[in-house]
Amino acid sequence: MWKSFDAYPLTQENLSGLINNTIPLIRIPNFGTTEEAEELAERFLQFAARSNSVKTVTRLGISQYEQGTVGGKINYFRLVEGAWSNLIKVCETTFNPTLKVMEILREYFTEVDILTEEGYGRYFAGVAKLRTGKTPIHSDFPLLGALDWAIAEMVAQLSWNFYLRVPNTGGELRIWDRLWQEEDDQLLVKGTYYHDEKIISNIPSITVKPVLGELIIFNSQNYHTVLPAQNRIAVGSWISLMPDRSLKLWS
Ligand SMILES: O=C(O)CCC(=O)C(=O)O
Ligand SMILES: [Fe+2]
Repeated sequence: MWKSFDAYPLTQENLSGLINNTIPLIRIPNFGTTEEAEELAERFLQFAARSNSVKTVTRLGISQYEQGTVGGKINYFRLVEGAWSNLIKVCETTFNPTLKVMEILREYFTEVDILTEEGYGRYFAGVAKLRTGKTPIHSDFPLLGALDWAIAEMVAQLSWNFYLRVPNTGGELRIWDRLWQEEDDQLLVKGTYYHDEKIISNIPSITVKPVLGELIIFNSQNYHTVLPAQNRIAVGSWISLMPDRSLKLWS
């Protein structure tokens, strides 16, 4: 349970607060400049258009859920290196947000790295998403859907997002003070990763409007959504706390 419904700055104590779920989120203003965010958004879009993948949520990069849980482990790892080289190309005129997040976290944790899977190699980390419309209520803590993946060992999962385009209306991030528990999956909408809205009825929440160029970190095991928006762009990945207290990034 959160001790207050406020946003917190990045400190050692507040990172522990996210992991222990005593605070709702950390905001880091000016993680990138407005110019850098705009440039990255522009390059992501050029790339997404080239890959001909513009739909409700356009992704640049791969995710363990879509290409892995749905598509299969071999499929996911086959696509990892290509996804990294696309991300590096998109970032070459600005900076690589995944690497910058890792640099920042190294001030607080001795081991911060990209997650690897035995026998397969490293994961990808840093999916850019162009959102238009509604995002269903969900929790990102995929233990049950990933029992034979390295992520199944994690003890907590955080999410970071760097905001590259924020529409004037809508696009707020809303997080409920309720961590996913195994029995919640009775309310999972069949064949999807999201839950019936009943899961958060009477649960208090925090709503924040992301600011261009900022980084937000939250505990993604809490139910959350993005309020309807047109052309909202963010890039992010997961940060898993592993049993040896290392942090491992993956998408
Ligand atoms: O873009 C955001 O603000 C959050 C998106 C989301 O669902 C997540 O990071 O897990
Ligand atoms: Fe999410």
